[in-house]
Amino acid sequence: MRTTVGIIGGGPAGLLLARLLHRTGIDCVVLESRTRAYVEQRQRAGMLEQGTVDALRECGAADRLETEGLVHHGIELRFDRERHRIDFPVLTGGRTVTIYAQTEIVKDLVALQLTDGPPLLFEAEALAVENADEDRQSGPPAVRFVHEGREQVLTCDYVVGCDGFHGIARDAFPAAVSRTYTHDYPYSWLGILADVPPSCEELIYARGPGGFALHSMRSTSVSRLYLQVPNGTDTDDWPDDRIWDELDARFAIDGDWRLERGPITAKSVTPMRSHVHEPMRHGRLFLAGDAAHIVPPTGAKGLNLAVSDVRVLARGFAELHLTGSTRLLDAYSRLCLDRVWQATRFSYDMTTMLHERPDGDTFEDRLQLTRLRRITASRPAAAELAANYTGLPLAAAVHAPSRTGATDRPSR
Ligand code: RFL
Ligand code: PHB
Repeated sequence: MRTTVGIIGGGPAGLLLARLLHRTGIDCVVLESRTRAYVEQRQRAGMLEQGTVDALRECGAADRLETEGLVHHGIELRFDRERHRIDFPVLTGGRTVTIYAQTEIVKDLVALQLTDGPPLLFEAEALAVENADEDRQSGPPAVRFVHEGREQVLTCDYVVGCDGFHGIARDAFPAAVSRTYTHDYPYSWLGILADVPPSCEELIYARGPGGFALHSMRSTSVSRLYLQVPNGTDTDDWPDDRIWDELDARFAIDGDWRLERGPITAKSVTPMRSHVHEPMRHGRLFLAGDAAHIVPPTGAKGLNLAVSDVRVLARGFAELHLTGSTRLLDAYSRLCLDRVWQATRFSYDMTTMLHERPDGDTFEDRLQLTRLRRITASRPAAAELAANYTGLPLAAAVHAPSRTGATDRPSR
């Protein structure tokens, strides 16, 4: 098999990149190790920045999102038994976010790709990326993969690893040119899906007795809720009543509000971790999305970062295709990492401000409340949260040809 861009991974990053390339007339092949049903049902993100919605619209994948997505104009912060609204349009000059599940984005992109798109192979597991070095002495870049019980080779001009945190593309970066930065947080999230209308119109981020809780939603009839739990928690220790009681306690306020209960249809535990791999390009191999970086979900940034990576990459490939210039592809890693580190910082700030520390440090505890009070008392502090939550703009260099000829210098 031969193609221009070989994409490993059929999650949101890989599928969206394929769609954007297809629309510019660049051929590609997507290899996905799991089945279609598996990737379409994996419960994950729900909050989309405006830029993510725009990218889906740009490639014709937003029809259902336009009708079923819920546009939100703010979030609520809860602490000290009080509620405080952060109004996005007022604080950001009109920005909003959209609630639309990642499962639905994946379904929409898979359906488009299978009817009118480049090849998407399910149950095609990539084993290794070969010849990614720019000198290409040993031949063109290639992905070795297994499909229908046979080992095969996909030869490409470029390879993009969109294969998530546990993928194999990162392994092809020589240790001498790579650096990873990681941080493990001392708590996890227990997430549930429940067949009950949300008890709120906007997302609630709460810091209550026992720690953090988040009330999100999937639709007007399905709620998505999360609870801070200790690392290593087993969902078997959390029967439904215990979960609802704990949520009730953490969301409690002085005033009128009630958490509606309903049948829980899914439960899972997610550890909180930050990870950044630098650089995001080596020779003819690029990393995008969770393959290059992950953040704890408190800032709702993971999927949005994956989408902004592939927007930059797709524009870089389009520029190469149309003008022969590698200017944007050469700047890819630097442009994305600027944004990745901003999101990593924001996610860290949100996470450490809202979660109870397991060591019971009372000094830290007071500082957390002080940070929350500052955000709710100061317009500039609230505006800073709103600007980050709704999404920082893509670097100007992505939109306009550079006069200085930006190049990529791996940051070490
Ligand atoms: P994915 O989604 O992990 O997809 C990677 C794909 O690659 C495949 N793969 C391979 N294919 C072929 N060969 C191999 N060797 C392969 N190895 C792996 C995998 O099967 C998979 O299909 O990465 P991608 O595309 O970069 O997308 C990233 C997002 O999924 C992730 O960042 C978000 O879900 C994070 N996230 C959130 N992000 C947001 O922007 N807003 C949110 O509200 C939000 N909430 C969340 C989240 C993540 C969560 N969890 C479970 C980690 C809430 C949670 C609880
Ligand atoms: C979700 O709806 O799953 C969600 C929303 C916001 C977050 C994290 C997860 O910060």
